[in-house]
Amino acid sequence: MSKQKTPSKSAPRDQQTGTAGELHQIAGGEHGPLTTNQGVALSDNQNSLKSNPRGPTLLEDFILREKITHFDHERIPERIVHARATGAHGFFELTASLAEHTTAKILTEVGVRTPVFTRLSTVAGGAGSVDTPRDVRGFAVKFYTKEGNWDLVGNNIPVFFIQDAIKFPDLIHAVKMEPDRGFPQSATAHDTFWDFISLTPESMHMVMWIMSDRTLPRSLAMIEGFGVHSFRLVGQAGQSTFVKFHWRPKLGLQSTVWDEAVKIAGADQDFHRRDMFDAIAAGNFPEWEFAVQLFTQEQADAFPFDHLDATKLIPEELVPLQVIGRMVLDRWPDNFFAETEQVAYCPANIVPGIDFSNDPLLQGRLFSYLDTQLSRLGSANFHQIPVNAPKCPFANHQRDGHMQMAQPTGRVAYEPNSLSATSPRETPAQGFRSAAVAETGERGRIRAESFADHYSQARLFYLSQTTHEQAHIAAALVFELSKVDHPHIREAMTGHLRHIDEDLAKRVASGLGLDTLPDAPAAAAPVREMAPSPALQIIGKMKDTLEGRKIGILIADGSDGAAVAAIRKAASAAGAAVKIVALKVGGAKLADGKVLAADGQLAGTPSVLFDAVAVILSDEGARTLLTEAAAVDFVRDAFGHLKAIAADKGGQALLKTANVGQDAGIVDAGDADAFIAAAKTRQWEREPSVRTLA
Ligand code: HDD
Repeated sequence: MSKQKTPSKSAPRDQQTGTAGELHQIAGGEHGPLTTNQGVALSDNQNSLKSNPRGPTLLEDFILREKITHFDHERIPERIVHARATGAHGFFELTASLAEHTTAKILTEVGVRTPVFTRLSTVAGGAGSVDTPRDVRGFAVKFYTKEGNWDLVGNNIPVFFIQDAIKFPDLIHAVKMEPDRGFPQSATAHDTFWDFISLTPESMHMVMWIMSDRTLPRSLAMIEGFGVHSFRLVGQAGQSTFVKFHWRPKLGLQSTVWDEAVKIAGADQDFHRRDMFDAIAAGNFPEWEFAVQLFTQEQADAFPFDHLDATKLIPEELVPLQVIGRMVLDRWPDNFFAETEQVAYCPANIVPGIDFSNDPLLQGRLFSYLDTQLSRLGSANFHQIPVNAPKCPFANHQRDGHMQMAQPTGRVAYEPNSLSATSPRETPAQGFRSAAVAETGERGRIRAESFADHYSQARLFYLSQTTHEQAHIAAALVFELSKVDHPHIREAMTGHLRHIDEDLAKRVASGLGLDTLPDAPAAAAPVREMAPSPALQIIGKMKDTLEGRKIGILIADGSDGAAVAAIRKAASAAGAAVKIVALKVGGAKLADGKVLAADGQLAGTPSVLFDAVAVILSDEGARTLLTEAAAVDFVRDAFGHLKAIAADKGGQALLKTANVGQDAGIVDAGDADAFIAAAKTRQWEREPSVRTLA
């Protein structure tokens, strides 16, 4: 019997060969030999070694065993939270110096570009979960500064659920899939989450944020980022100033609506990852402004809340933001596992000139991250993995351990020593120093009185929203609590809402079908009125641009090519990416007989993948699509998701079949300018005509 062999047409370009601890990539072009990890070239990568052509495989086959063993160990423990993520390289550039407040070079050297690796994540779902659940987004940035790595490990929401790190395991156990049944994946809409929340009044401010559309971002390039905690900047004279860090997206803030997010999850599980991959590939690099809020101890003492409490934000109206830099993500990782998976952030990674505050949530985090990396990456040497290693020189006397990649020379591995003139020493002048802060008071497991107000900022957030956003918050609460089986949990939550806003509580009670409004629980501190902060809205922060957005044009045989071209031209000029959608990916034959290839087949390219759509159809094309559910859904969903729709006569026929009404967002396909203007926003006024919100 002849040996079955399937020669591989293209041998791996990026095959690695090992030499003395260094890994070399073989450049493209010449194919190097495929080898074992010991460097032995393989003659056959298609067949295992057998005693005869139809006989058992031999244990002696070291090539098979090595390959399968390595494969069996390819997975490492995923992150207990923030397992699902998108990461990219880029740079941070300082535009205004904070030299008055800090010695940190990253915050004082204007114009210098510092490399970064940024990882944007969901929280609750596993590594293989979808990109678009209702969830907080993690916003973690590793700055490879000249003075060591600085990790700013934040979220797209400026506050957190809990005030003390000791509650974190309970919070996460409550939100994760329920342990007896193993579902729901990546969702807060279930009993254990809302049970914990309803018994944790300090989470009410965060609840307002997560029930807002902030947790349904349109793109990762359209989220804000927050360092959450107060940190300290430490100046030349040792003086310290409190600081909160903020990221502001260049493309503005934008979210999807809930029904859209749910449908995106089916249409493209990797919606956000693909969006960033495409953006970077096209040279449309995601960019954020970096801003700080600076304040003194005296100012902090006068705030009507405690800035050390991570469930509180400092309204911009109280302490304005100063923009001091920008971050651009301009390079997709070479390898997802090596970089996005193995990157290890830690809030304890700071550099001289920056220090921690006493926020008890931050203090717990300072322990947790290093600990988790040891279990996740399996070795105390994880800092040697390229994505984690500082890009400045680093040297100490730490030695050995699993997966040690360094080969230190010499007999000295301690300090002080008199045997080596070159071994690293402490450097009092430029080395890291903690801010000199006097601490007083009694030791104990005590929650400060100043942490007692759980509702005022929740109320501030809710009352700062537009009416559309308030309706979305109410509807989200009704949706989530309707998934809760236990009536007492629904009632307890509705009771809390009464402290936030009586009208909100009534809307939610009505949406849940509660006969009477439940009593509000006793509040630990009176609810204060605060001036609304429009900076907390999403709608107010949408930018008048189509950059980073996508327009879909639905065509069929007989479509008017000139109309398609005009819309494509106007949308491209406005910065949007334009995709043609047709029944077949091969495209459609236009009225002039030319074939226009499609970017997406209709069945796999629903309108949820676009920010606005155009429907350009001949009478014949319209007739064909009237009986295609995917075409009817295409326009019905675009309408339901409050998007602009441009339609010609044939397009209008499809709209009619889909029962799509006429409003300011439905424009004539011949008026490209009107379409572009409408596409830059959502048609909020349409919403009451397409769904009942709470
Ligand atoms: Fe955390 C990961 C953000 C509270 C313990 N956290 C993690 C990541 C982000 C945050 C963005 C993912 C980093 C990455 O991309 O690899 N976490 C936050 C924020 C918090 C917060 C903004 C509150 C302000 N976290 C928090 C507490 C604890 C943890 C209180 C524990 C006491 N977080 C972890 C962790 C993770 C983590 C278990 C999982 C994977 C990892 O660290 O690297 O240690």
